[in-house]
Amino acid sequence: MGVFAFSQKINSKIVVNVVFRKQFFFPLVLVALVAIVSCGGGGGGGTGSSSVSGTCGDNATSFSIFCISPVDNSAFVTDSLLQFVITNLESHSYTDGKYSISIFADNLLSEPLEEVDGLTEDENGTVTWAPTITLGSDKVYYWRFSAVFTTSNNKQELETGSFALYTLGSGTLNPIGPRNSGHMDINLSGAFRFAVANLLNSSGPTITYDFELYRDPDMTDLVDSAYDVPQVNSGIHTSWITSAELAQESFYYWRVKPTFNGTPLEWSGPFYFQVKNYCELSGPPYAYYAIEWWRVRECNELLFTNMDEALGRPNASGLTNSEYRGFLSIDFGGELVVEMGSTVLNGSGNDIRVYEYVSTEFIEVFAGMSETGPWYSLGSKWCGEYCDFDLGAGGVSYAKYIKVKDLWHITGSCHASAGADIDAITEIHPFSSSDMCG
Ligand SMILES: [Ca+2]
Ligand SMILES: [Ca+2]
Repeated sequence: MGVFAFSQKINSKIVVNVVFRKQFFFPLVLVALVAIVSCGGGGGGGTGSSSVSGTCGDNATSFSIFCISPVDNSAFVTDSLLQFVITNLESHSYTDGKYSISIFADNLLSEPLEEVDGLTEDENGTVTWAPTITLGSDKVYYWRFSAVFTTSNNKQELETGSFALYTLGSGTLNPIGPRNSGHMDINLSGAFRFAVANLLNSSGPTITYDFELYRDPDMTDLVDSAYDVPQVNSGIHTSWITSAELAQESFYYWRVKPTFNGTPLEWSGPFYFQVKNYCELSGPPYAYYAIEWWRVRECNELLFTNMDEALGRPNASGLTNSEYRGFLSIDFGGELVVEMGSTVLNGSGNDIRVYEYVSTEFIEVFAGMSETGPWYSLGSKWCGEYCDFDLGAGGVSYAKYIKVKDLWHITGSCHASAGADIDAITEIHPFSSSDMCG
């Protein structure tokens, strides 16, 4: 992360409290500090606060103060080295500042997770500190610093407001649809949809995505692209639809690059897929790939959180929390999306069977031709051991993706098996090679 200038956008968040003697005005007192309440002549000190304005680096001026890294509202990849760097552009020529840096888990700034005192500037006026704590990913932390500058007859103290630091598990994006090595349905022609898991599920920072679609793995033959696609914060992925025509049976390659609060991260990918006619895709008659599991709330009591337990043939077992095996509890209001091994065709009567365990739960089931919809509701049911759904109820002739949504109130108690407990999702009519979409 680079050196940072206090830009105007960020200035308003930073408050510096200064205690000083009147004669200390030059050169440390800052032109941009306004509304300072100073002490009386020769008095023992005073306080004041204001926004700091200024810049640093090549544009440093007489009222520049500090450059910081990481900058406010930036992202940090948690498996890389975290280091705080503060550069004082003014005082190092004549004073010996003592700095403290604190990290907090919330913006109340009450109890620091870690802090350090007594840091001093090097010959360039730079203070560097690497904390020892490990920051969790997909969170936001806050940090600030304070400093005391002392000369023979002057003392100045300052303390900044907090700077937000977002943590990412990695900057690498997970392709939701088409999944890497997956397929795209030729029947979606004119509306091929690409989706990646959100880099960070927070509406705080501004996150956008660049998409590029190529015909070749070397990514020289561009088919279509979209830039600065805003993150969709109402779910856990962000998608883009191309109107480009894709050729049946052909392979394609795509990549995505996120930009976090104006800072571009690395490209992820390339991911590849093959265009297929989903009406002709056969495979095992059950869910065989878990696409995504979306939850309304954080329910930390959930014990059965392995999405893959909803795949394959039904196998759930056990009678108590310690014995339970073989299912996923999706929590109240939660949604699970799976890819079926075989395309499910609309036969006579019901076509999809959802196996549910533990207790009877209220669910709605949807059919889709892509991992991210559009979704066609097949209706809602109280589901005990299993419950069946008809593709015809959704007006669709086939489906490759199934979404199960828990319909119980999201205020339901958070517990070990909250929400529908999905053991398996199977097709009722076996796919035969002579079958085609109606
Ligand atoms: Ca049917
Ligand atoms: Ca299972």
